Amino acid sequence: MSEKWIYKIDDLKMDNEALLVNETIFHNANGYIGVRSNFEEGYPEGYDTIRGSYINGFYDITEMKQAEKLFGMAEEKETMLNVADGQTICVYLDGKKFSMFDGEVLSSSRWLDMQNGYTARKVLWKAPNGKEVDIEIRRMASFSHLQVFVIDYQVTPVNFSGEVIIESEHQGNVRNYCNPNDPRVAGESFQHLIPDHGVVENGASYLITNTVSSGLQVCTGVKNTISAGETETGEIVLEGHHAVQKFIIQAKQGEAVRFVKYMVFADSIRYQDAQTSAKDEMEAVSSVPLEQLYKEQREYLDKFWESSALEIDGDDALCAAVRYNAYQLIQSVGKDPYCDIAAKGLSGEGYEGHYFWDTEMYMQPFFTLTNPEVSKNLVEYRYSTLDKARENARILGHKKGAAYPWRTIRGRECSGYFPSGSAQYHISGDIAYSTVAYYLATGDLDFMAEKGAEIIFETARMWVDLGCWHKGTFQIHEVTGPDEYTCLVSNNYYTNLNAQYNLHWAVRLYKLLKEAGKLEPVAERIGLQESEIEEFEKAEKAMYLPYDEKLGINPQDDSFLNKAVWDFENTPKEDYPLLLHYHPMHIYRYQVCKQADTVLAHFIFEDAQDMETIRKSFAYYDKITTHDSSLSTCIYSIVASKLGLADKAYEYFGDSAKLDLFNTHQNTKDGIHTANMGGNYMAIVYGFGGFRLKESGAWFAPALPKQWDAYRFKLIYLGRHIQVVVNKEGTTFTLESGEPVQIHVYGEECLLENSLHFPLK
Ligand code: IFM
Repeated sequence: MSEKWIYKIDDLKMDNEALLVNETIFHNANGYIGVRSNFEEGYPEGYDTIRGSYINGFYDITEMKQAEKLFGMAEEKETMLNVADGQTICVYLDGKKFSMFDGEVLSSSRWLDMQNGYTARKVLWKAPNGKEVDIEIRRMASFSHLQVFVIDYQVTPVNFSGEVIIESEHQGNVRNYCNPNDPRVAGESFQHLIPDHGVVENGASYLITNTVSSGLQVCTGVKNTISAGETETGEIVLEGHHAVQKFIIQAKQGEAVRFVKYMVFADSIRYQDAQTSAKDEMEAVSSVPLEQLYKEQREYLDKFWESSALEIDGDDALCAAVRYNAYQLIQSVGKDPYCDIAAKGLSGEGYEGHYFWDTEMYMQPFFTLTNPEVSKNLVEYRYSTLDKARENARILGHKKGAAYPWRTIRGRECSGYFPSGSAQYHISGDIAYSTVAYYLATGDLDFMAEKGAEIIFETARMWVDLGCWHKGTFQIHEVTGPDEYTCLVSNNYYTNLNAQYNLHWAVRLYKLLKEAGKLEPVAERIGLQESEIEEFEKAEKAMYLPYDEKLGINPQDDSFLNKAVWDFENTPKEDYPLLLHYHPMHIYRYQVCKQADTVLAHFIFEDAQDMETIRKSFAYYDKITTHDSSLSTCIYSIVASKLGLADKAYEYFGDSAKLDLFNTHQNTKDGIHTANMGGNYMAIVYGFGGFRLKESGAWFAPALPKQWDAYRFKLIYLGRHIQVVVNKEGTTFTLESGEPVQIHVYGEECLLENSLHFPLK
């Protein structure tokens, strides 16, 4: 790690594990496309590599084998596709191919520049015949031209003048990665894309492929350009679904040969004619100087960092890690309503490109507070799949409402294992929760009338249908909460609160929209009756929330505390994560949590309990949580902050900040952990900053970790741009733009006009 905008590694390790992890860490994405950071020249035989380029939301449908055909079980799933490989560029000196595994690597480094938006690799290489070249490769997924990926490849002869050959390939015959032994990636390899045809036009190759089952098409285009004195440019040779072009250059000692490879992607979900779109985009980008694309990239990121600045003084390495996490969020988030944020972003094939609750509860808060338009788009995406959620609810046996699928791309349920999949009903409440959060942060009632409220009414209907009345309380049975080591239970505390909040907001929005004269269209569209609102209110008020008098804590569910506690003392270190070493049913029989569940409820729905209960609950669950899920430590950090457990909060925060950069979960090769990255942002803003967004307004209770000199963040609240600086003297809130606004600081309501200062508490 070096300066604050750069994440850099020197003296690259060539062991297979490090290579795979770096393919992920240095991937390039822009929310539409993602390209793993594979070596252009490839790897020697026997090396495992995940060579992939992906389009957010572009999928095929594949069979999900269910050994026992129980009614309603998903028998098909959507899977994100590796669409084509345009990364290959090979450099030859006297017939000898440049390779990091051959000749001598005199120096090497890789870095990500988060201000300028590109990754780079620099190598000083000595060929076996003694010729030396300096190679610097920059790669960028453009934020201003979402369809475009560029490789800017420069070769400089160091100690000779003479022939350098460059060969560039465009490969359409690609497959997805698979690992039959890991439930977190696809189990089998399957050819999802069938070559349709290829064309060469205006110095570019275009490969058009069709998916096997989803009826979609993708066109990728590649155009190579070179700036060097004397060059013999070969024709593009297109054979089958593979194109290659060769350049013979008479290079001069000390003079860089600059080879620029443009790759464009167009899919038939977004573009009526994928081929025409790819060609148009190729013409548009390759006809302007590359410097223009770099400039636009910088402008985009300047704006992004301006609104989402997150800085820490006193720990540069941690500051860079936190910035890295925020950068991955903007790389991963979909920028149109056809997609969302996959659990691995666009960096790898883990979880097959599926979208989970990770978006709403871990990543969307970052966008809601710093980039509300992006947050709105995420709600739009869920709205676009609302019909599918209605269908899913019927499959699950609900007469009314919508139940969002646990994991999906276009809206169908893609979870094959329902106990820790479809049974996680809380995802519907999570989507309602983040829709409300968007409203609370923006006050955008029009959008709620148009789309948001429909999500909230339909999910509320589902809760009423799912729950049942027992001795005057409203209860929810046979669901799984966030903790995937405890499945199919009654009255999961988090789920019940989350349903209650959903019901509360259905009632609230009904009234708000009615008062504003905006209710009719949505009520008519879904046939919403006043009597249903009464039902929502009744269920909300009577929601059963488990509480254990003896321990003074909220049990995770009705039976949780009756189980034996997992034998942590005799569980060897190598048995973690437990899910890879123990049968699920064995795990389910014990008190052991994979991730924050009740503790998450104490953060999200903190007003449901007093501090004493939260303190006891935290202490209890802290001892029995393995954090085998990457969605856990960030939440423990936030609740530890709330409880004033500064050291614990900092320790958990550190674990979350470094998760991918240090590969602490051992599976970063399959992609980044985007939810953890969003959670890491929350651990600062909601944890140390004590921020909460509630119906009653914006609340802050900042603390300064003793390891830091200061930290700063910005947020947009009801259209106001607010900067928060916390240092040893206290906290300063500055209204950077917009009308004065009420905020709450340490429980006190105050008007932020210009700036406000509070000593630390
Ligand atoms: O959504 C999560 C879940 O909470 C834990 N298992 C992994 C999923 C995807 O990140």
